[in-house]
Amino acid sequence: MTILKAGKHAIDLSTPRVMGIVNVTTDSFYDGGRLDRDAAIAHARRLIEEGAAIVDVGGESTRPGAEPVDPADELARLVPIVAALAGEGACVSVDTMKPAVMQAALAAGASMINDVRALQVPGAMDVAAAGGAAVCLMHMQGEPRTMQRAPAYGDVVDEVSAFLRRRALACIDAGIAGDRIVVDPGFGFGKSLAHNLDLLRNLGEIAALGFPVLAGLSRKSMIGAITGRNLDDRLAGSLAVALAAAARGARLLRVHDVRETVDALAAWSAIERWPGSHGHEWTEQ
Ligand code: 7PJ
Repeated sequence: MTILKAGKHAIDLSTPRVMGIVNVTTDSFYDGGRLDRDAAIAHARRLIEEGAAIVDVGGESTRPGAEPVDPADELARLVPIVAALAGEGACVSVDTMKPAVMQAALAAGASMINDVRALQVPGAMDVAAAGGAAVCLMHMQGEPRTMQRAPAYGDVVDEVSAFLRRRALACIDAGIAGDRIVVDPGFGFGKSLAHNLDLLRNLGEIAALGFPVLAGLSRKSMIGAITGRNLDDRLAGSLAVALAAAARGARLLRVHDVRETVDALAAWSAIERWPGSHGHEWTEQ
């Protein structure tokens, strides 16, 4: 049994679970423009109802070419939303690389820090270690503004895996318990289509590190490259890669389309090994 500890939550990852994306940004690549506090809270509530085990709230877009957001603005955007959702008992993750934002979010009740820089910004590791939160360590090559210009690796799987192992060990050294650590190869973050596919094909090697693997593939440009579809038309492709990732050991899928992904995982899980993916029994018809 794989249990992820996140603040006061214990999330059963024996079957793959879903992390729902809540963007509170002007310029996220898919569903940005939801700066309104009440709309963001309502959206998060809906994702939880649809079966998200965690909601991941982000106030700064990290899509290729995105401009940075001032920490004070990011904090002001996120804190009331985190406080409202955590107050209702939700497991809230905050998608940020900034220690000041992490600290404020943890104080407001966040249970997880999702950091695309894997806690490498000075101060981030200490803030995360003090809060009792879970951490998601993601691999990125380069900087969001320029990372897709010319991504290059010797062996992408070995390099990403070695990086995640190093960062997970650094967390353990800093006092973060192993059962609070999640690793993520960072699809699309300084990776060509071939790199993304190589990582997905060999996700088992990342899972072999011994930490739950999170895969963020939802509606990303690799789905567009494969299917030729625009953002609004990438649901089917996203479900296919989510299942492929689950089949190779991913335990958390970070997605926009929670209801559809939960159903797809439930159907796949039933065949694979498990009676349903989020706790309800199924009966013979
Ligand atoms: C990811 C993320 C991802 C983790 C974003 C998007 C772009 N965090 N934040 N993994 N992607 N851990 O929403 O597709 O893949 S921002």
